[in-house]
Amino acid sequence: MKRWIVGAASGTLLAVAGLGAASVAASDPVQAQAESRVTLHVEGMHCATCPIAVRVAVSRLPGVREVTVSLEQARAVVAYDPAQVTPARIVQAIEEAGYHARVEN
Ligand SMILES: [Cu+2]
Repeated sequence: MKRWIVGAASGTLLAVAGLGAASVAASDPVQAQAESRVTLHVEGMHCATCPIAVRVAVSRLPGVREVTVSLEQARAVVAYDPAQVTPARIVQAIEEAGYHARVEN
């Protein structure tokens, strides 16, 4: 009987230790943060400041990591966290800035 109680107690300790390990492991993917990349065709950029306006508009969105805009190629490449923002939302931000955008890939 005494042995059984000791065994149960150590079993409880193991379960607690296991929970601790699980919560540490669960925080890892949050820190890693997934990243996706989308290429958009952007119409309506006419001068050197237009790509800057597009870049600023997209950069303001939560989850956007990096924005590269080319006036010559009429293109924007955006690196983003898919858990926080979508290509559709990025297109919307470009439209709101006064340009026309569509996803290329
Ligand atoms: Cu311009």
